Amino acid sequence: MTEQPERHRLPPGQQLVAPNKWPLVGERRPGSASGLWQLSLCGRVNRKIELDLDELARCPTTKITTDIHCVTRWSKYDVTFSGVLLRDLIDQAGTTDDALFVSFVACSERNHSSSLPLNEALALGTLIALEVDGHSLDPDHGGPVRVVVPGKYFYKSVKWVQQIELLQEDRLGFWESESGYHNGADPWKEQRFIAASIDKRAAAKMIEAKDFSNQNLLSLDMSKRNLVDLVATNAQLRNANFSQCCLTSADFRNANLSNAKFRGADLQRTDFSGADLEGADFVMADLRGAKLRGCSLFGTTFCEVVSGHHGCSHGAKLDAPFKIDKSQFDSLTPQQRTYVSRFVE
Ligand SMILES: Nc1nc2c(c(=O)[nH]1)N[C@H]1C(S)=C(S)[C@@H](COP(=O)(O)O)O[C@H]1N2
Ligand SMILES: [Mo]
Repeated sequence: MTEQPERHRLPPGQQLVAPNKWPLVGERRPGSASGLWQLSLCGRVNRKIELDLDELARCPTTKITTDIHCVTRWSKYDVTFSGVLLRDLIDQAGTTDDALFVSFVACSERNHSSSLPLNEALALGTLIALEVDGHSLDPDHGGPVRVVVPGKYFYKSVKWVQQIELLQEDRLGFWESESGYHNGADPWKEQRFIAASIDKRAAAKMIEAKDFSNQNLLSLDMSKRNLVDLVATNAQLRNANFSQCCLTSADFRNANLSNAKFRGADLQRTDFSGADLEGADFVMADLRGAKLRGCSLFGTTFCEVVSGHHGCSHGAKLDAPFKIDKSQFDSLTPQQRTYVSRFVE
């Protein structure tokens, strides 16, 4: 039986991970909590609430089944979380009239946070989750307590949430303020990143020097440029557009290229060793002789998946042996893995 293409279920630009896979993204472990876990609901509330884990677990629980969509282009269907609805917690505390936003703050090294308009968070059925698929959340996936905001890119779902603060004005979260992630985070509108961080003249200077190393440049648009021998080691180039660029022998070692577009680019002998290539797009690129060892490859695209069929098209040009570690295959989606593995050994 052929599967029905789920056109109305998978948001644009996303691919499904293998059913048994759940990639880890962002911080990997909680900060060292001093003493017992406490969740506090504070800010523009009538009554501040502090709950330990037992008290939280004794609140009325709700079970939701939702689809996860990560901004780095992988999705996972039907994950069942259970926990306490944000709405139920807020009903216990009561809000003041000027409570318009909610900020979730993690117990983590960088006090990670994310925020939403309060009415939106409530309307989406935001859950303070304790369990996934019937067991407690693993610490790397946000246990003991994480937020789950159905219908938003997963970066709104803060792991190890410790504080829920209601605010009069919005306070941008970590990814939204540090990395240019879009505050809207609507996967159906592809609200992934905000616009470029530098102007055209500054960009022109860097292009002339062919040196982007150590720079932090969000959403840089370099399409169709000749950037042979570019040096971009350790550069932060999230969401950059290098479509149809000539980048032969460029050096992107340890660069952050998550969601970068390399469609149709000439990447012969380009060195991506140790780079973050999550969500990067290599459709129709020429990757012969390129090095991809030690790269992170969740949601990376090497060929277009033809919907409703099992084939793919417009695959990147690869040669054997493709310089990539076997262990990295695990993070690719099944179709991408099938395509790439033909070129390994
Ligand atoms: N505390 C904390 N929460 C976080 C992040 C993070 O770095 N720190 N990353 C976010 C991002 S970008 C995603 S996609 C999801 C990933 O959750 P997972 O690792 O359980 O898949 O967590 C979100 N919540
Ligand atoms: Mo993410």
